[in-house]
Amino acid sequence: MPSLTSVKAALATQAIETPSWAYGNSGTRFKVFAQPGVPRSAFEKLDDAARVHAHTGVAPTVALHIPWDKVDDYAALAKHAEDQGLRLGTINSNVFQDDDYRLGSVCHPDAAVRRKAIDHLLACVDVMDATGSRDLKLWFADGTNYPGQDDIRARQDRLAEALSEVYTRLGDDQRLLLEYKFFEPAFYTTDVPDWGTAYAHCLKLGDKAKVVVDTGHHAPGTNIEFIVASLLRENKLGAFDFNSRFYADDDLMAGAADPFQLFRIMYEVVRGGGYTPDTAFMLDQCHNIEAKIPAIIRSVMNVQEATAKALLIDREGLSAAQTSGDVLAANAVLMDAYNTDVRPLLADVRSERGLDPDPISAYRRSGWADRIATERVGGAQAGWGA
Ligand code: AOS
Ligand code: ZN
Ligand code: ZN
Repeated sequence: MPSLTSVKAALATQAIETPSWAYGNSGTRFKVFAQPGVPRSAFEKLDDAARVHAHTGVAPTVALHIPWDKVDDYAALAKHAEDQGLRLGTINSNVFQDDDYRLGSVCHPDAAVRRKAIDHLLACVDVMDATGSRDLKLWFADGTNYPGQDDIRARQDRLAEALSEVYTRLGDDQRLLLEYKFFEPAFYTTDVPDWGTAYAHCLKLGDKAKVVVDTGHHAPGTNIEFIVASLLRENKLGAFDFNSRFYADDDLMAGAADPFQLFRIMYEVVRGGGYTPDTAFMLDQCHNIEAKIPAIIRSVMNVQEATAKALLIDREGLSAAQTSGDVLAANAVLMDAYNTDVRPLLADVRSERGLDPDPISAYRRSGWADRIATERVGGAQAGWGA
């Protein structure tokens, strides 16, 4: 059995990155329900993120999205983060919201549109230089809706060309994270639809290119933990976008729909040596109807619980059962860990770090929700509706 001290130490050093867009208003294409007190600027998003970190102790970085979080002075934004014990994290690019991108961005048939998209990605690397961010996350809405609409292979060539130009621009300590998604907004082909395509491009680019696994980006029934294990074997897992889904890319709270899947994923992370700062554990979700800050705290706690259970697995017992071919015993080892109530353990980890053992009620008692509802009028829309 793993020692409790080592499990606690591993949990105390966990780092989960929260997305700036989760703090703003969001919705579906049917309706955005505005909430009182939502941030009006990137600075205020950081103020909210600081509350999540203050209560959980494990959310020290915030992912930004350009242009939704565009500011004149990124050094000032980084300083604002630092003043509250935060750091700016992954830079998310956006080559999907302009009219020019009707037929795609870096895969667009027109070289002028591709140039515009690549220039935006290069500008995002400039932002990384200013914020001190390590990672550039690329997700492309590129694809086609109808058979014959465009040349699928030519689009892959255009993609490779764009990625290579951006990759060349990266500094020594910067990374390119390529995110795949099987459909949406394109419905016939997507240019980076799966981990195989992302992996093939990253392999060609080099060591600084890694794959992002967004848990909501697979066909129903896909074994995501197998993908995680495979990418870790190849040293190509760069990051997670955690969220939950019941149907498609639902972007619900991480660990809400299928905590068992999150546990299985975290087990492969731990098993495969991926529980290190080299893997960015990010949330990518939206809170359309629930209160945002406590929902993010809940998601962070759900990831912590899945991680605690994965760390508690009796690896030696599991290995012995696997080697002897004892199918039921092996499965029982995993289920024993999964069925452990790790909430008291995590409460201890928090108390030992001087935090309230119950982050959600600590947040509720803090009065922050009332304060921002009074002080902030005319909150910003996150810009993301799906
Ligand atoms: C899109 O479906 C994605 O999950 C992306 O990670 C996206 O870039 C992010 O939600 C915000 O831009
Ligand atoms: Zn994502
Ligand atoms: Zn998504």
